[in-house]
Amino acid sequence: MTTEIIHVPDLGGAETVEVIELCVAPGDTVELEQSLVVLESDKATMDVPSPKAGVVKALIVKEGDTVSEGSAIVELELAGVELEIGAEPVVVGDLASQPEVVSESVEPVEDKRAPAPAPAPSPTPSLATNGVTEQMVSVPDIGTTDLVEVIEIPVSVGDQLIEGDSLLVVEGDKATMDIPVPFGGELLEVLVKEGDKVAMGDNLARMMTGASVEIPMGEVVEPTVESVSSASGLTVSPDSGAAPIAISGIEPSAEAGIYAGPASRALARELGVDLHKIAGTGPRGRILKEDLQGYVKKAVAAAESGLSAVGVGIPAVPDVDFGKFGEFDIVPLNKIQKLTANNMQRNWLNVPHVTQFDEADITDLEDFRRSLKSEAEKRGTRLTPLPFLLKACAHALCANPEFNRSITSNGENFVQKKYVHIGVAVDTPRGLLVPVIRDVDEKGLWQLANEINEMAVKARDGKLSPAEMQGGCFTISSLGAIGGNGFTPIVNAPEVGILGVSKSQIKPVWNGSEFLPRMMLPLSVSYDHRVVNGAGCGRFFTYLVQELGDTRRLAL
Ligand code: CAO
Repeated sequence: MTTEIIHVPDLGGAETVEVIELCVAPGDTVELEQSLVVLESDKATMDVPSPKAGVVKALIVKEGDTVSEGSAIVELELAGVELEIGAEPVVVGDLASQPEVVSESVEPVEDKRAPAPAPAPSPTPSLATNGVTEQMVSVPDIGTTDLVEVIEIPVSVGDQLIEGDSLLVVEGDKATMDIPVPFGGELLEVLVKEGDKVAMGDNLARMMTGASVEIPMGEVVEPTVESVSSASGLTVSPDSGAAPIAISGIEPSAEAGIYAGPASRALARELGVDLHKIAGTGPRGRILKEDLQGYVKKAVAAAESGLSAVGVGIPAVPDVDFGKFGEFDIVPLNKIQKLTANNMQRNWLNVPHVTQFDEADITDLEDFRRSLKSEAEKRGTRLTPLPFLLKACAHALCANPEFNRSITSNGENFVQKKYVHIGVAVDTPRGLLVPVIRDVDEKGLWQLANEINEMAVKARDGKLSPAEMQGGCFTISSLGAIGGNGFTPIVNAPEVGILGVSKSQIKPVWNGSEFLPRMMLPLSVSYDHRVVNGAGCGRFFTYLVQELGDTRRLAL
């Protein structure tokens, strides 16, 4: 039984049309000239009559699809026609000159309605023994006599190819063209290499064909015509011969802006990958098969690690060959660095962040802190601004409970916490750790100072238990001892707020009648805008700044 793909005929100037009616269904017997589908452009509707009688095997389009000349629409089973393959030279027609319905068949039948103007000797038989034929594959009529460049050879010698498999991709001035093999068989030799310029009729490869094609799994596949998907309207397979040519425009309508050859497009369809998400690494940003493979590998790795690097519609950052630019070493991430990278990316992608900035006047706080220095030494502890910040944050969280919430993953509920545990980011040689100080609202400055020091030592010695890093309601990230005058910390979800502390410095501050030197502490608060509004953060922040500006309030 022979199958034949029926294509959209010459549309008389219309580039794309919509399928508005399907006149047949799979299993229907159709007569010659019986309507298969009805197409509509912005100016007219037209029936597509069947060029052959037969039984509808499959509908390749559905109502509402946009198609263009050459798009496959129906797969037809022709009763009473026996399969013959690859014995004769095949003449490939020029799509541009096809006046009628275009169809493709495994049979080298002559399409009487499609005068084949272009002499494209593909394939040319050269050797035949025991039903096995060695044949040459050459460049078919590609609609231009200009030289085109071979830009991709996705096959290797020894490959078992099935009719329609991409042999190579060529690129002209305006389009990339996939040159598929016109029959199944073993690839004996590729006669060109990437970068070569070829023209219609040039030999490309030698293949060994037989009555059937053995594919690696040991399964024998009869080389019947494969439906050439044209769902995107990009891939057209002209002519009744066995050498379909897939032509892909550089800026096709359905996937505007994507620069990829038909082979990559076919692979993308097979893998269900949206080409918009791929960063092409080929010439002029062309998407190669390797780009798709890399993308899928990353997606699988990300899924396995729980990291949604490519699951959120964000194009992956392409790998770079750094060796091109100079010497480099590969330094594997340790466990903490990997965990931090995953958490940061997860939080950055999941939480809609907003950051507000303010300054606290800590002149009095610093005077008070310094006055306690010798007492701190006697107690065997250090009193930095951090315990004051912890205490002030605890007060601000109690006064502004919306900052002490989490949002449930289904977005249905807030979790309002009645405890005040605050994490402190600690920089260690092995990476960033965030121990959590419990019940900060219930503790005094000395106790907080002790606990921070203990936690920081434990963090740097790698002795923190997982439990000591869990349960935080809010986080403080202090770079004050290092420097900087502001940064935008990343919310440590499921917490909804984080305070960034920068380096304090004396600044002239206008008090209404004069400038006074004041010790100003630059602060930033990042928050999850699903849970906290800008006004809410403004209130929280103002409260916090007031607390820090008047240490007496911290005792309240
Ligand atoms: N402005 C000016 N000076 C500051 C300051 C600020 N905002 N904060 C602290 N200092 C001073 C301290 O007072 C101390 O000086 P004195 O001994 O004279 O008082 C000195 O800087 C060193 O402080 P410290 O860093 O040892 O202690 P700390 O309590 O301020 O911080 C800790 C402790 C664990 C938070 C800190 O060591 C740390 O690891 N910070 C890095 C956090 C981080 O990496 N955050 C980024 C996370 S996102 O990548």
